[in-house]
Amino acid sequence: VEWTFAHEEVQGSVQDRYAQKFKEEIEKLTDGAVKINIYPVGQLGDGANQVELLQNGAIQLGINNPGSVGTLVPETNIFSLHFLLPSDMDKAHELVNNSKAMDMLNEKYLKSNMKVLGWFPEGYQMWTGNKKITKPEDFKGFKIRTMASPVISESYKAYGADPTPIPYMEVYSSLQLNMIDGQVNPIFAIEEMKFYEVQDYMMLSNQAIFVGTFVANDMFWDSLSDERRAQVQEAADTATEYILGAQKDLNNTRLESIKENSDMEIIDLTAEQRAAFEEASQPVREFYVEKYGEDAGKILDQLLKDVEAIQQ
Ligand code: 6CS
Repeated sequence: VEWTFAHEEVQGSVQDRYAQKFKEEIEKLTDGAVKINIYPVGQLGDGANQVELLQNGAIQLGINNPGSVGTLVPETNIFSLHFLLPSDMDKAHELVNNSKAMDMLNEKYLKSNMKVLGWFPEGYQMWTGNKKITKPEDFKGFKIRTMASPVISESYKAYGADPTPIPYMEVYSSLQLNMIDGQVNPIFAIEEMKFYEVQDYMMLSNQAIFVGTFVANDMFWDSLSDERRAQVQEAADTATEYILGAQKDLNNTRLESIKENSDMEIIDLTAEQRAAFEEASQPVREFYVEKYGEDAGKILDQLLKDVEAIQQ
């Protein structure tokens, strides 16, 4: 059998490497009885189109992220809150796999026809801009491109910015034409999308971690034999474990490559500067709970508890 696996990024990205690893593993575990066809962003539309195809079963497997699923699974907007996950990447990786909050969240995905097979941090989110951003006031009137999720918008409004949703593949040209002042993404993406060519500054802001979600269509999942399901989960677990080191390497080497190949200035925010953003971001947690209700509140409480436990 052949299964279609779509993701939201270009070839060589973190999601692509995850998909390639999964393909390698599942084809090995099933002795070639299963073949995986991988479609990077653009070939089956963008992130939002791809999620629709997955929900209605037109494709079997996909990687999406809370930014593109936030209007369908409101509770997943939790990952768009700033200064929430531990700043230690290994701990963040462990949390998104093992926190009890994730069991609750995975149930919400299932209600939207997505069986979650794995969660993985892809890297720290960084701001790039045509001006320096070192304090919330610098965001005043700043048009920042974000994914189209309510909590992401609210987070940038809390800093005084003007968040503007634009599809991923149109960000480069929008920056080039000065239709927006900046954008936010992990370093590996800023490199492969060449945003450094059309931005003057990159702030190592670390306000959030970009999280990817590997999902299967639920009906497809239910149709598999127990043996096949175990193999799929095993291959997913292998890919999830592999991607932690792979994404760290990719983000590191691409930071070096940006330093070598561009004159974009890189600004590391100080602890004080970061603290001012952290403070300004706090009311968005209330927004999240008020907007999405009781279960969202429970998921947030549980995650905060587990964050605290893992920090000790
Ligand atoms: O900013 C975006 O829209 C995209 N960024 C990444 C790193 N992955 C997929 C997402 O659609």
